[in-house]
Amino acid sequence: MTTTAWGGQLAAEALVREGVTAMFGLTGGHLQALQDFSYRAGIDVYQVRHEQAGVFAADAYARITRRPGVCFGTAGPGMLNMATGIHMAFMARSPVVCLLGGHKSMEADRGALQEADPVSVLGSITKWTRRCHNAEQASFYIRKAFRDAMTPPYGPVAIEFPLDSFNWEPIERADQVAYLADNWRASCSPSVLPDPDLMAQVVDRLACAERPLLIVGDDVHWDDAGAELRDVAERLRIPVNMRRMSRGAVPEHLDVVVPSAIRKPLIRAADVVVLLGLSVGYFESFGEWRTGAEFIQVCRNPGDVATHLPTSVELQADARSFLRHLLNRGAAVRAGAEAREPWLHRVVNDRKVAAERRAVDAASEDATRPVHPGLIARAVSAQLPEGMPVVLDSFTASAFLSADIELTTSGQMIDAGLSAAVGHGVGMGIGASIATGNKPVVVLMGDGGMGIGGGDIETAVRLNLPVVYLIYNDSALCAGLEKYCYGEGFRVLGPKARGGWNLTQDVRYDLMYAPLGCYTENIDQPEQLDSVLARALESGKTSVINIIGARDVIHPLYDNVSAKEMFWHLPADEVEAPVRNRHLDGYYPQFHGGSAAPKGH
Ligand SMILES: Cc1ncc(C[n+]2csc(CCOP(=O)(O)OP(=O)(O)O)c2C)c(N)n1
Ligand SMILES: [Mg+2]
Repeated sequence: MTTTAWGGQLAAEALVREGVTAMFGLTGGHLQALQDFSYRAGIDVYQVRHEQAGVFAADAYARITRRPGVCFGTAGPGMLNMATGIHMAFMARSPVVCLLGGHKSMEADRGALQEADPVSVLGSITKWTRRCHNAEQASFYIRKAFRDAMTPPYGPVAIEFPLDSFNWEPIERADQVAYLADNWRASCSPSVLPDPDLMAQVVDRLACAERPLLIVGDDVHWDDAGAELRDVAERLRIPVNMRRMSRGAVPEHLDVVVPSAIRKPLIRAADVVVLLGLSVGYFESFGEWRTGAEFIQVCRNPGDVATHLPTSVELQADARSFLRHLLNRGAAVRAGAEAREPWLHRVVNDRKVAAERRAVDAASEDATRPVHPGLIARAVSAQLPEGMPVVLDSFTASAFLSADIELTTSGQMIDAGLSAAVGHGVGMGIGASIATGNKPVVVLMGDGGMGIGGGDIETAVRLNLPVVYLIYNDSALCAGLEKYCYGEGFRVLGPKARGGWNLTQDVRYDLMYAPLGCYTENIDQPEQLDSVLARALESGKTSVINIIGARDVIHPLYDNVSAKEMFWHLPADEVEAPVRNRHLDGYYPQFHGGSAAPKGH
């Protein structure tokens, strides 16, 4: 090895030392050195068609491998195209390392090419963003990025490398600062063992709980604590509700699992609720559960403690250590199991009632033409090979699939999380497939998401990835809203509505992608869904299955309070019946304490 090296070379070598074998992005001159040396260092550099797909791929890769995913983009427009993906990783707390090209330092503020300031653009959606001016700092920043991305709460970090100053000329390797190459490696996210006294208090509380409920979040996935969680649930007889990435840590068909459909009444009825590794937010109704239960909160990151909940024990621990300690001291908790049997029976019964309710809806979905998203959800749930990753994109159809699917491993279901963007599915499917060794992945897309991210199906084809893209094609950005609120042709919006946010009717995405070499089908009848996954998987190819969807289905979100602000500005006598009835029922104002104006305004 020569004593000198280019900045891009040192950065690529540092990536290799961090164990990086794959990175996703779109080329550009400002990032040429780092990109070229990454190829030469033996990293699989995957070129995508839109930088956001590179970030989505790195995010999915991180969620599956539990290691930072790496993405890259050039200066200015490249970095800006990455922003939506970076935001998703930030909201989902996914450890993603973003490598950015940068305009020349010497040209700053003089009309430089592709000049932009990632530090301010990405400042609020990364843990940190830095400009690395000197080759001497390359290895230091790369190592710091990997450590900090994996320091709880996990999340994306970004480093910009200015074209000139960073890669001006080779430097002496010995001149690198704050960096030791190989002789010391600290582990990211080391175990955090629970305090024994606090642990004893947890055991005491659980031992006498008659209606305990364990609600677990992402830490269970990141800490790979599925086996321990299942042991706790089954051996200590404590029902468990799994949120977000932890879903599937305990196989969801088991009786001890509390699915979302029955979660709220059980929280209300519980006497002790243990929150483990959960960040409480929008998806948890901000913890406003109206329960008399006492809470125990356990998390790796003390900042995740929900301070507004009545909490008897607050404990810092990683998920796996906590569960192991609970099992080791579980004799007392197990001793109380008999008193908890009626509670467990209730869980089983509530699951049964929810399934019966679902069967009633299913019957009407079966009768719907073209294809109802609930039917797609049931078909995918029934046909998905065990443990295969599934990515959710279509806004409307994903709600049905998320509710219906029974997962068997944590991290198996990958979605937009709190970012709630659409268009991520194509890139995430690519990252998920590569993370599993080019294995098959199923992605549920909407036609809207295809418009945003569909260009990267070419990437999946070019990389020969057996990703199955199922497109719920309702010819609209949420077709159901037309009938639910606006009326035929979006009448309420007046003559300029021009079809509102309907798209070209029944676009044949299958025909669009067939010339690339995809396996394709066009489905407009429910029975054509039979064995569709088997056929697509059998092809071994990137598949595009165009499913002509029913156009009057609304996302279940509109049935709950979250819809309260969306339509109440429209006059009650002009909107369609579902929304009109809500106006007339006083549905909207009642969520603002009976007044027409939101509180605090
Ligand atoms: C990037 C982004 N832009 C806009 C939105 C707002 N939005 C929410 S749902 C939706 C419609 C998406 O259409 P499609 O992907 O076809 O989903 P579906 O019609 O199946 O609900 C839009 C535009 C969003 N979530 N993300
Ligand atoms: Mg759509």
